[in-house]
Amino acid sequence: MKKTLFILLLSSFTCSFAQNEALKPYGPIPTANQLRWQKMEYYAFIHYSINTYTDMAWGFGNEDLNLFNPDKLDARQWAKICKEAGMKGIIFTAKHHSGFCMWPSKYTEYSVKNVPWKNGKGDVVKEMADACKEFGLKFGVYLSPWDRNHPDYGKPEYITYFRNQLTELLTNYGEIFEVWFDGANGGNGYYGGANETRKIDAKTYYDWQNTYKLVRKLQPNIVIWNDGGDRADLRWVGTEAGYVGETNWSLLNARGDVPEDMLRHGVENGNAWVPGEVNTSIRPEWFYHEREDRKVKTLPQLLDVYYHSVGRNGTMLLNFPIMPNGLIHEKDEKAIQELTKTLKETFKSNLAKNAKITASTSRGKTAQFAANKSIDNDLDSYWATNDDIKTASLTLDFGKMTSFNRFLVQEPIRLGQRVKSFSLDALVNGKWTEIAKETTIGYKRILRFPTVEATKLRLNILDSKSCPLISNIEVYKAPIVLTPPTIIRDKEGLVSFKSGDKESEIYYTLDGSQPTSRSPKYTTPVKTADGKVEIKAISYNPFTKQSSIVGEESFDISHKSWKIINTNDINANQILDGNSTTSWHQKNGDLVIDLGKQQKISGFRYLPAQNWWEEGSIITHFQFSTSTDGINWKLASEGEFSNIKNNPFWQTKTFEPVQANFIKFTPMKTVNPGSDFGIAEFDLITKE
Ligand code: FUL
Repeated sequence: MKKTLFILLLSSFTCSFAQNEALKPYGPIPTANQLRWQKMEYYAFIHYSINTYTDMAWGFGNEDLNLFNPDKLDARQWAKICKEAGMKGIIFTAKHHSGFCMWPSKYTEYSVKNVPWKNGKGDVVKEMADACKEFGLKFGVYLSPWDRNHPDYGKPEYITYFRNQLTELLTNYGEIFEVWFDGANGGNGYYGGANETRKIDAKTYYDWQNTYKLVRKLQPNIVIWNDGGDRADLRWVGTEAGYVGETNWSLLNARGDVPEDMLRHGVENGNAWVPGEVNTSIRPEWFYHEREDRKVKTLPQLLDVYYHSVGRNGTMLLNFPIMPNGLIHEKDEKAIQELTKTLKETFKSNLAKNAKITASTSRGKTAQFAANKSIDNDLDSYWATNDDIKTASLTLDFGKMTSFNRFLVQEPIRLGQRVKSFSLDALVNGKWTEIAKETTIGYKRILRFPTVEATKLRLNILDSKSCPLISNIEVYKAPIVLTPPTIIRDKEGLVSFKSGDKESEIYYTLDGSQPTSRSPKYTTPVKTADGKVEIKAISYNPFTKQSSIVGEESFDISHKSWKIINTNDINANQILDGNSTTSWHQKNGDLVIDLGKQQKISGFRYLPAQNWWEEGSIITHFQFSTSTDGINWKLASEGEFSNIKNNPFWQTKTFEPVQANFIKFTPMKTVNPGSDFGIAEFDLITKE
């Protein structure tokens, strides 16, 4: 009797002792601040400053203070939109490159204290900080190191000024979760009236180490973002397009240059923990420009940003520009609402929750590291293997046929990022089939794949730096996103369709009739007649039998027989490829096209180059001539594309029909005088 009791006591003692086994971290690990930040996953940027009123990407530093007088400024609207989108915080441009301060800084006159808004008594930083507090959001500040207004920029005195401002921001506005030091540094500017170019050495000028000390002293819980100078807590991912690499290590080397490839993927054996933050704007540019009202990211684009940031071991920092009236545009609000709705539906019901899970091997004999720790809804507990193991698997048994198309997996990164490669198999009709083969996991990895119907799902860790640890697995069936397909006709007359969700089917018609699921189904590019064609298409969900609204496009005669004859530049054909994201630029000269046969022409259409950095190349004035022999030309139309700068989309000009074998489009002026001419697409309007 006594002996049994003793054994019982002993075994419960060894059990509880074993349960407390603390695994050793492997390699660099996050600080408590980095860990807290990583868990935020998804938060906002807000760009608003004096250059909002001059339609500029970067203020020069001499913008008139009288311009700042919004009549509807409402930081609560910004915070409400972000909160409802499920975001966890907002980083606000307290000072952008123009040097204009959105708070009444004691150290400069170039601030809200000298503007008409609220008679100089306003403080946008405070309104933002208060709104974040009210809506339960964390607050961060963007303080541009480059200051195109300050007379001392480039001299040692400016560093004191910069630190004084930093002290104001990090002292007077409550807890700050992140500070952003942008990498654009030095160049031309106003500089207190000097109007000159000032160059600085970004590596030495700012004496970052001492600035970091000040920041951490004032805000012990902060994370520092810096892509220009010394390495800080977070890294830029090398692009503002909204993605980080599929392979994404949260590591870099503490010293040495960081080329783009390292920013994109991290460094597998790096000696410092520097995770990536994916920053992008909901529109092409960071500040508000009316001309971009039609360029707000679509739902499929926003979903891509989410899966390519949060889904790839990064965080998502999405920017909203503020309009001159002081509000976020309703199109941006609608776009983020659609994203929120889709993400909510996607991650509503975790199919791993009720599955049975087993491991090929687990650490020790206790429950502490058992397979089910990866589905227990507790990020602190995890499945682990013995130290010498680098390859192992976890199998989820759903107990019945289950369909899914998303897989989410997490490592407990407080013990280091370990997994180097993994794959996913599904048991389909009694056979294991590989559905994905990937590299890193990190804090969170989400995979998207076509819907699979299976009874079991197996995660294979194929290689790991040290014994693999998995803290969480989730499985979902995301609804298919139904957006109208985009329709493109290339130079050869082949039509292709693209839907917002690879899983949806596409049905189309070529005669202008309404497409249904009984219309032809799109598989490969479709040959169309050389003449005019009206195409309609829907995206279709074969499971729910729902369709998107109809996408439609009308094309004039095909470009098959057309030849651009006054250039050898092969890029010229991009203006006839139906793809609006590619463009052709030329310094001078006309666009001359041999149409291959005579056509009756009654107009033309011009689409300017679409990227914001190509804006200067938009053609504002033109001449259009025709010819039957390519020698003698007759002017058919000339003039201006009114408002094209603000509305850089298809421009149509019509005229009395003329017979022509050749056409000549002569650009006369561009938005930026002297800039080259940019054309994304060019087309003709013909009469039968
Ligand atoms: C860039 C800046 O130059 C842009 O204006 C913007 O603030 C973006 C977030 O960072 O480098």
